Amino acid sequence: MRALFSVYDKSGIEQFLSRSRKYIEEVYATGGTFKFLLEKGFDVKNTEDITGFQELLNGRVKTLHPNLFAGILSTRDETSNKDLKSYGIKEFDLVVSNLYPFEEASKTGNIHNMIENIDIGGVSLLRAAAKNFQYVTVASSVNDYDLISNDLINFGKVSLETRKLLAMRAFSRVASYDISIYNSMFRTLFHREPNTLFAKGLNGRELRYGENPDQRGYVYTDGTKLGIANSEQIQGKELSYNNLLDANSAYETALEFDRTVVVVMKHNTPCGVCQNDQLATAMERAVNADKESAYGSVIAMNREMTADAAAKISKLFVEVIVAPSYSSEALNILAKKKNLRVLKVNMDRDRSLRLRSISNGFLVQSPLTAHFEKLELQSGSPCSKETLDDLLFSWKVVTHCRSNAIVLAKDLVTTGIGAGQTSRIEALKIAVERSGGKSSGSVLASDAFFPFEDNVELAGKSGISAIIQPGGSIRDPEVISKASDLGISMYFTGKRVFLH
Ligand code: 93A
Repeated sequence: MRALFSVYDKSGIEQFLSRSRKYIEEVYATGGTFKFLLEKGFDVKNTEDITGFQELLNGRVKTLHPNLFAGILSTRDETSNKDLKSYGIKEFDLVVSNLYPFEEASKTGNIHNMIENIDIGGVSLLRAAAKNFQYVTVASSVNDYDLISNDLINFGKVSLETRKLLAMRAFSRVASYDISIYNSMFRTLFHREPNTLFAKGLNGRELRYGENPDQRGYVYTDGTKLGIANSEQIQGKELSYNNLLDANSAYETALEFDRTVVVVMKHNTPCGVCQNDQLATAMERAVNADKESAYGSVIAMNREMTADAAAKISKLFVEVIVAPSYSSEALNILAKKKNLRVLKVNMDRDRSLRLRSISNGFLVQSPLTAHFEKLELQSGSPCSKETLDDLLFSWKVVTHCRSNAIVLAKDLVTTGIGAGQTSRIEALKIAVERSGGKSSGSVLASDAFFPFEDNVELAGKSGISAIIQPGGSIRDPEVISKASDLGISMYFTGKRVFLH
C-alpha cells in the first residue's frame, strides 16, 4: 500500500502506522505530519518530493497539485495508467487526513482565525479518496484507524465493505464541516441567523412503518442524551412511530411539573393527569380519571418508577411507560408484561428549537411552556390555596392538549378533558361529558380566550367553581360580567397556549 498522510490532529497515527507497518510500504506526508512521523522514527517522505513545490502562502497551498490528486483519483484502467505513466505519477491506496479545526476556531468569533481554519486541501483529499472508494481507503478521523488496521491484520487488505463505510464517513465529515463553515461565517459576517437552514449531525433509523402500515417511517436523533428520541428502551416490543409521538407528548407534559406527576396519554392527548407526592397514588388517580381511555395508553412520570406504582397498572393494557429511572422491583413487575415498552429518559428541560413538517418544507419554533408572568383575578372572590393549586395544575395540563382545549380538574386530578375541537364550546361540552358527573366543584382551564360568554354560562351550569384562561377577547367585558353574575372566580394568565 502507498499512503498519503496529512493530519491536523496527529494523535493515534503513530500507533496506527506501527500496527499497519507490514502492509504500508511507502508513506508520504505534508510538512507538519512529515516532521512528526520522522521524529517518531518512521520511514516517511515529504509530499513536496511529489509536487515539486514547497508549501505556498503560509501553508494555504500544500497538497493542491495534480501529481497528488491524479494518484488518488486513478481508476486503474488503461487511460488512467497511460496518464499516470506519462507524468511519472504513482497511485495512492490510502489517504489519511483530518481537517483544520474550523468548529473550534468559530467559537472564538474571530473572523481572521476562522478564515485561516477553513481547510481546502484536506477536504479535497477526503473527497477524492471517498469518491474513489473502489480502489482507495480513506480515514477522515482518528476513530477510523482501528477499522483499517484490523482489516489489514485479519485479511491482509482493506475490504470493499470497509472502504464503502469509510467513504461515507468521509463524505459525512466534509458535509458537516461545510455546514459549520456556512452557519458560522454567515452569523459572523451578517450578525443574524443563516437564511438557509442545514440540519447538522442528525442520525436516523428506519421504523417498522409510519403512522399507518402503508407509510414509511423514520426517527432521527440529535445524538444528545436528551428527549424521547434519545431515550433508552429497557424492554418490550419495537417502538412504533405513534408510540414515539405519544411518548413524546406524555414526556413533555410530565416535564411541565416540578412536583410528582403521572400523565396518561392517548392519541397524542392527555386523558388523565394527577399530581400527588405519592407516585402510586398519582398513578392510580391518573388512570382512574378516565379509565376507558387509559386502555392502550402511554404513561409518563417525572420521578423514578416504584414497585407500588408499577403494581397499580399490572392489570391495565399499556403501550409504553416513560420515566427517568426505575427501581429494580418496579422493573421486575413490568418485566411480566413482555410486550410493554419501557423507556428511560433524561428529564433535563431542553429549550432547543422544534421542527414541524409542512408539505415541501418545515416550520421552526421555540418550545411551548405553561409558564406565564402574572395571574390576575377578573371576577368573583380570590380562591383558596387549594383551588389556586388546582387552577395552576389544570393550566399546565391544558398547555399540552390540542386546541381548542378545555381541562376540568379537582384535587390535582383531571376530571374531564375536551381537546382538538373546532369550537371552544364543543371542547367544553366534551370535557363536561367525559367528567361523567364529576364536573361539579371542578376548576376549568382554557388554552385561549372565550370568544363569547356562552362558555361561562355552561361552566356555571356544570358547577365549575373557578376558571383560568388567557383573556384578550374583545368580548372580555361580557365574559367577565357573566362570571361575576354566576359567582365564578376567573383569572387571566395573559398568555395563550395553543397547540395545533
Ligand atoms: O490550507 S490548506 O487547505 N491547503 C492545502 O493544500 C492543504 N492540504 C492539506 N490545508 C491543507 N491541508 C491540511 O493540512 C490537512 O487537512 C491537515 O489538517 C493539515 C496538515 O498539515 P501538516 O501536515 O503540515 O500539519
